[in-house]
Amino acid sequence: MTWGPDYGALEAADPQIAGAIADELRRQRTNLQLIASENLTSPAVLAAQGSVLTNKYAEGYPGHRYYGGCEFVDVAESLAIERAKTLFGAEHANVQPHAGAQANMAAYHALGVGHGDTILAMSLPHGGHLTHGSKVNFSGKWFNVVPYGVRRSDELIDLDEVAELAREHRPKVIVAGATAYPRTIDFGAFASIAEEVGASFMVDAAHFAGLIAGGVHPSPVPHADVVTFTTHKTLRGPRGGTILCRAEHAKAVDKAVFPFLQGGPLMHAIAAKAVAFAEATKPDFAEYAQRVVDDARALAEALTGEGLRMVSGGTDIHYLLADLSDLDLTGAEAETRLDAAGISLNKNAIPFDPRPPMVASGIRVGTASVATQGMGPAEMVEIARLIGRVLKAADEVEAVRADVAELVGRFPAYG
Ligand code: DSN
Repeated sequence: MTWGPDYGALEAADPQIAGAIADELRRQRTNLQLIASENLTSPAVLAAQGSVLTNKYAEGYPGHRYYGGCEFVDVAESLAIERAKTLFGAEHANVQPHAGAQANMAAYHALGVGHGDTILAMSLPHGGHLTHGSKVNFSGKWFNVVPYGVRRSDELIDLDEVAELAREHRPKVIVAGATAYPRTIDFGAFASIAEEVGASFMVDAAHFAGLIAGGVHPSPVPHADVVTFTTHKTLRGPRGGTILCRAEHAKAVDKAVFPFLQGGPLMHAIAAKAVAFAEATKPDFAEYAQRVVDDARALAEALTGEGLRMVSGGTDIHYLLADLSDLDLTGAEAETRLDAAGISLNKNAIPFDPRPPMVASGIRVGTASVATQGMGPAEMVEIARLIGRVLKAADEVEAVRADVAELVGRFPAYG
């Protein structure tokens, strides 16, 4: 009997699923992965994620479970909690959220936001997340959402607008964090506004958690009541969520995750989070985080040279947002054409975008995966040229596909 993933057994039992996994591995090995929210986890993380811990029910928290036989999963969860606290300097951590959306839902609940209560958060068309108040999400359906955005002039968050809206609407919670805002956020300024109006301050750090851990991005932890994040983006762990908070919110956060929102925690995912948190404390992770932001800056500069306009003029983090208007292409057209050339990224709305989100005028381009593969600023110049060739001439797709394979072949994912 094997203890871990046995792909031979999977192939024999279910060739269709084995085939889909093999095809996806091949895609990850041969394409350029530039989706800002994706990364390539280590074999150690994959091993924990694919382990027998998936078999164990463990409702509750370490030392206080509703099931017997939890002594070993307690070790895994306690390590994950302590490592998360140490990594981010937090007073309390809850590592059970299945995903970022659950982490945010639990955070709102823990901070006392109920039906009809007001939250102030970044609008989706300006870079906010679905769970920050989109009309199609629980947050937009249940809460009274007051959105803030970026200035038209420089495409930066308008903190004067945030303060005015906070004074006028007196939100219960102010949310900072985004999925398509390529600049650092002034967490101290947000915290002051929240304090002035008596709001709680919550930061959704999903995108830049790994950059915080690697010491190349300001930390919101000293400023915020609650910080949520996903573990699979720049942090390079398994798919999942985590909540950090001040000690005063610890009980409310834990109760909000279980039993309010979730049942049994995914113990295999929690073990894999613990592995990722430990990896992120190592010096080579700090080097990695620095490479991620260096790459993003180099890519932004080189793409500007290819005729793409950088929203906000550039980037401070792991992705850039490019406006394609000058190339007379939509984001959807660019995504499709680049995909055909083996370059995976996503179309993205830009601030004040006249097009609907499924068409969009921009693309979001991230460096977390290519930096994991070891690519540096020199390769970003190559990537920008490849993107430029495809966007300027549809008949270049086949030739670029071959050049993508050559570039990726020099930096193989998973050996
Ligand atoms: N969907 C993720 C992203 O791509 O940014 C956020 O949850």
